[in-house]
Amino acid sequence: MSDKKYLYKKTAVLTDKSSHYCPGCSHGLVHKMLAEIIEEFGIQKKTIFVAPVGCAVLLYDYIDCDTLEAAHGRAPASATGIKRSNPDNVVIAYQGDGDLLAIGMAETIHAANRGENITVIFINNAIYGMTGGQMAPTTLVGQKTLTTPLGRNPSNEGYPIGACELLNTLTAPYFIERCKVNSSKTAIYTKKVLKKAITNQMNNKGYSFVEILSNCNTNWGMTPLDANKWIDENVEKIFPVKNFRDGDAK
Ligand SMILES: Cc1ncc(C[n+]2csc(CCOP(=O)(O)OP(=O)(O)O)c2C)c(N)n1
Repeated sequence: MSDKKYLYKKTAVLTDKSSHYCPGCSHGLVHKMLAEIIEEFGIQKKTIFVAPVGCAVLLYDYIDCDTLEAAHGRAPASATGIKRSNPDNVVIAYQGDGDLLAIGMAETIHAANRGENITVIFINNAIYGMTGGQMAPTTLVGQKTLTTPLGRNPSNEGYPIGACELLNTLTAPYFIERCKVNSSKTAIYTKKVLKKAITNQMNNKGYSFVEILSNCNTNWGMTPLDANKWIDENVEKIFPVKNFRDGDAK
C-alpha cells in the first residue's frame, strides 16, 4: 500500500496506480464510483469487467477485479459469452461512444435485443478521446472535432445518435437510464443508478444500460469547469438526462 493521502474514501477495489486520465476527466470518477459499489456489495471476487478500446482501455489497472480486454466495440459480445458461461458472476461492460456506437453498434443492439443479463456502462463524451479527438456518433451538430474542423454538418456526417432512445425501441432491455457526473449532486445520483443497474443483474432481471454524459476537456479544448458547464448547456439539450425504462416500475 502506498502512503498517499487520499482526498476521497479509499476502497480496496481501487488500486494505488496513478491515473493516466486527464485531470477532470469523468472516467476516473466513474471508476471510483464503481469500485465503491463493488466494495459495498462485497462482489469484488465475482465481478468481471469487459474493458473497451478507448481511454478506458486500462480500466484493469485501476479496478482490482478480473477484466477481459475486448476487441474494439465487441464488449457486449464478450460480456455475453462470459455471463452465459459464468451466470453467478457480475459482468460489466464499460465502453466509450466510439466503441459502443460506431464500431460496436451491432454488438450493442443485439446484446440489448437478446436481453442479456449484463450491465453496460456507456461513457458518452461526444468524441473519440484516446485517438485525439475525432468525431464520434454522439458528436453534437456544429461541434468542432479533428475530423469536423468546421463543426459537425448533418448533411455530410449525419446527426448525433441517442443510444438510450435507440435501445428503448427494443422489447428486451430491463433498465435504461441516462445520467451525468458534472457536479457532486449529479454524481451522487449517478452512483445510485449504477447500483441499481448492478443490482438488476444480481437479481437476474436482464439487460441494464447506463449512459453517463461525460467530459473530454482535452479534446474539447476547455477547462474541466467549462466542459462540465458545456454538458449542461449543450450536450444535455440533445441527450436529455432521464430514466427511459425501469422494469421494476412495471
Ligand atoms: C479496429 C480498430 N479501429 C480503430 C482503432 C483506433 N481506436 C482506438 S481508441 C478509438 C476511439 C475510442 O473512442 P471512444 O470509444 O469514444 O472512447 P474514449 O477514448 O473517448 O473514452 C479508436 C478509433 C482500434 N484500436 N481498433
